[in-house]
Amino acid sequence: GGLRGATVIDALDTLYIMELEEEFQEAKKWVEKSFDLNVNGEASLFEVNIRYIGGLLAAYYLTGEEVFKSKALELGEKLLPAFNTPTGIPRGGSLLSPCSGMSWSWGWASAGSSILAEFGTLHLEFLHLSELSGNPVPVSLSLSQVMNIRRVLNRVEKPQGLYPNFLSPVTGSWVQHHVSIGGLGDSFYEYLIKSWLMSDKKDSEAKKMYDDALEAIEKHLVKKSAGGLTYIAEWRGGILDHKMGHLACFSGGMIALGAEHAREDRRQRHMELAAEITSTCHESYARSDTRLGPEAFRFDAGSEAMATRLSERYYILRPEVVESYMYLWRLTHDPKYRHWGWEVVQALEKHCRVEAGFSGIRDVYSPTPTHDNMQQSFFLAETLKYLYLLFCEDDVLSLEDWVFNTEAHPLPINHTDFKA
Ligand code: DMJ
Repeated sequence: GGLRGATVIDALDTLYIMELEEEFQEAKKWVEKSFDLNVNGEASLFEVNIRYIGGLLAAYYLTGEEVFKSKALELGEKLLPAFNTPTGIPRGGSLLSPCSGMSWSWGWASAGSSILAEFGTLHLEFLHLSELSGNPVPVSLSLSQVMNIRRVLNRVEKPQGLYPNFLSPVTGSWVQHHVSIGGLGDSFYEYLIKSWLMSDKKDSEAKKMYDDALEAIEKHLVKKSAGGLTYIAEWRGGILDHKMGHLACFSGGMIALGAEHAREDRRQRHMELAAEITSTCHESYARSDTRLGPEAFRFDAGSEAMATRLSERYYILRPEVVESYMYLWRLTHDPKYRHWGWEVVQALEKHCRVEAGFSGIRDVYSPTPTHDNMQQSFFLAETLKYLYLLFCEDDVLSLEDWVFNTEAHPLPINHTDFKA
């Protein structure tokens, strides 16, 4: 996808935890010798943060190898120009040119608006960068920029408590009222609850924002289909779109993780909600010929948990459904999550494995789907890692000690005795 070395860096921690020593050493050598930040070309702030910085940080924390830490810190500094907007919120699709230190934006990405999931998915990595830099300038400067983003979001008025996906980086107000827990919104919510967990439950501002957002989502977006399937709809200026994107399926895992630490009166309700959403996402897989789920599925015109548009029938090796299976398994130990995970393993083997790796498919409803000739870097970073963790003992990257960033890169929870 134009991001040089993304697959190598995204896969570092997966190789390490799977004990693929030879491949890990090869990848490490590539980072040392060939990952040249000055020729890396153009990449968006979001992509650099979750893939490169997240991947390098996780590799550093797992192995203690200094090279990963220094590359992550170097990249952190290079991201600073993206925050130079009137509100301090980066523009959507912000591009970074490592050579000139300039930042600008692709017009098509969001017509000059900032995207919630992009500017809201920086906190976990920058907290660690700032701690590791041990130097208040300049990386910790960017942490204060990231905290400023949260302040702007906290202050701005939210329609019915919901966060729309597009914000003006100039005025700091919403550009249009499209709310989605899937694409464009997703990881913003995820980073609120994970910021709180990563701070060893000290970041109470993040927890409150998460609780309030989830309450609004429950009240306005959570629906039940005629056939009894629970789903999270999208919201366009007050009108519900009864569609759930594959991306939104991460929310089963997120809500379960939050439920684990929720107040008594919410714990059971949220755990049930998480299990129901995960089951709906499983249905979207079970109702296809390939047993893999479509990019989006709908609950209208007599359709339930199935894509109704040709353009939504593809599967690009996405992780969100197995991500939720992993969290639900670890938090409930209900064996159905391992059964469902195994169905995915078999379907990937049958329909996506090709000579050189794994490929996305164009139509999950075709018994003999054609390939899209692309292995996304998140397949190694997320899909395979979550499947592996689903079948491991719980103490491999325990949820007590690690939070996974939105690209499944594990970052340590800041227990006071962590270093010990
Ligand atoms: C990943 O790159 C990240 O999880 C992102 O936040 C949204 N989902 C994709 C993979 O589907």
